[in-house]
Amino acid sequence: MKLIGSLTSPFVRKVRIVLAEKKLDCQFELENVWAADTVIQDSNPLGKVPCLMMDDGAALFDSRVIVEYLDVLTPVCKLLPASNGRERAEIKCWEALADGVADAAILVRLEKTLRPAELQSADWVERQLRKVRQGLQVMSTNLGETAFCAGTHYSLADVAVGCVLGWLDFRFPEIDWRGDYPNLAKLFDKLSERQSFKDTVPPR
Ligand code: GSF
Repeated sequence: MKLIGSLTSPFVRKVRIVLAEKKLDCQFELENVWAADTVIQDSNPLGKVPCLMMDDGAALFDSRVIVEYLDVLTPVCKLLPASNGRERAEIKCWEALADGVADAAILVRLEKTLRPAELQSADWVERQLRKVRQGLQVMSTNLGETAFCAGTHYSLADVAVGCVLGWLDFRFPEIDWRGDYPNLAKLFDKLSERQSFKDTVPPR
């Protein structure tokens, strides 16, 4: 397998953490999807990373599909329950929430970095930031004072939440999620002690 990605994407980091937790070997190929000469479309028609290239040449995307596939490849560190019931749905909903916060924040960043100032929409930015704020609030409320996001064990929910919180630190240092939500800060600090998180911190 070969993972095509970047060192800064929270979605790529989620896949890299799952690969590490499950002790899966995988090539890692850096691709700048914003470069004029990017070839990402040859693998992912959506033009996005992460994209997992299988040994037979097939491509898997997006990050949720990739991590769900990886989780069944080894019995090491199961991050999703095998049963297709409520528990699994809740973990995947946590992932959807975390990824959705990242999606909204990325839209803000793209609005501010790719569009000329006179074309930027303040209403659009505020609409996206509201999703970020609401998403963080719900993460904090749903986490409460429990050790992990879903149930009593480390799961894909924690991986996804950890990736978006780390990415906000990296790209939106002005969002004080630690001050607003000490329980999220406590979870993040615990997750950051894991080797899989240490090895995938976005480069400053
Ligand atoms: C989102 C991937 C994504 O937006 C997933 O894999 O979960 N739902 C997908 N990737 C960004 C890079 S980053 O900001 O994370 C990407 O490839 N953007 C390029 C583009 O053309 O939007």
